[in-house]
Amino acid sequence: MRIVDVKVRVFRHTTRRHQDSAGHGHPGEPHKVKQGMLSIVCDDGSEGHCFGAPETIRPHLIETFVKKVLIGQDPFDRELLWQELAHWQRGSAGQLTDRTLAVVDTALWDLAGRALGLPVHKLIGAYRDKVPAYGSTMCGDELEGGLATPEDYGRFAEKLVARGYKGIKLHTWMPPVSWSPNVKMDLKACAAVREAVGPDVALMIDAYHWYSRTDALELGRGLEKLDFAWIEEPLDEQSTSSYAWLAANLDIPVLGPESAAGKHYARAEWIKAGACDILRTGVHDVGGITPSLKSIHLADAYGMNCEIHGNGAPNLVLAASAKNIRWYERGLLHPFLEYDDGFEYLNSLADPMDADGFVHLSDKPGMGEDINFDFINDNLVA
Ligand code: LLH
Ligand code: MG
Repeated sequence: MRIVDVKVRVFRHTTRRHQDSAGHGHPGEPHKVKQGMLSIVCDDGSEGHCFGAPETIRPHLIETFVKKVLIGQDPFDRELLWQELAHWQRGSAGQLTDRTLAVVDTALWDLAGRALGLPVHKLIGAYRDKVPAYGSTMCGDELEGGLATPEDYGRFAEKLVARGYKGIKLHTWMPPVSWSPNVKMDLKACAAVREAVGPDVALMIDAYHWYSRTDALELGRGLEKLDFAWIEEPLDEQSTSSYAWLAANLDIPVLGPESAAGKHYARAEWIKAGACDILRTGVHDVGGITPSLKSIHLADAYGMNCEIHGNGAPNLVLAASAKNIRWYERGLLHPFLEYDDGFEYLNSLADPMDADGFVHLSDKPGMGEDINFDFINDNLVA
């Protein structure tokens, strides 16, 4: 089997999610946004697909780098193809990013699963078929009745527990919220949520990502009193030393890195530096399923858990793939949005959750997404 084409479709769909001036998602009126889908096509008609932001799979990148590496190759040589793309990154002068690698690598896994008639978590070698989800809130806002006050977080947490979630992660207030960031308000929101849900629900925080060391320490010490399960990205992740300092000074587990560059190589350095207690990876953060698996197994070798960043089928597949992963991140959630409504371009939810808070893996071949090709083809951007 040989790869004969790499195609990109860009289409419009309707969403109620809007991005603020710093890139954080919030609810709003329905509007149209663009989405991309990359498809890898083989000479026997096999195809694999992955969704991605249109800019990460724009024609220049596909023609200049991706096709040069993929066309004529065996799609089952994922490691070779990933290494070739990763080496092209240097010569691309920064144009070819880990985001593009992630979409290509995930489409190759999807293709392999579809060609073999296997869900990708079974192809990897699954550890589980259902994963407990934590409800991951949107960042705080200034919307009345939204996520504007600690009490709003408390009320929303009660609803999430009633829906079945056994864990909740707060994204608290970040600029452009007028008065943020503010450690004391973060702690008030966390206290309100603990008060609302009681001692048995796992709670985590992902606060402002650029606190100073002393602010992050104050936040962490407050969270220890509230029995939080981890503190995530309170500092700029480019400073591994700052995370090592924080982890040495706190009892609460420090989780990371999520957004730091460097794929699994950077994660090895974080472990060596003692900069985290729980490792982090995500399909779109490190360049795909292939380097995420390396990160997860690296953590396993050091007796550490590795939690997966972000929702969607590829991250769910990862969450089912190893013992040292505790959760699937389901969200981002907000009182004004119904997450279970899903997306127009999928015929069914990629991450259906039962009343006990477990998200079930699909038994469909490939990544498990039930793609609505008719919707995509009817809504193509010229
Ligand atoms: O800052 C944000 O908007 C969130 O932190 C977002 O990036 C979210 O995806 C995340 O970090 N989840 O863990
Ligand atoms: Mg995060």
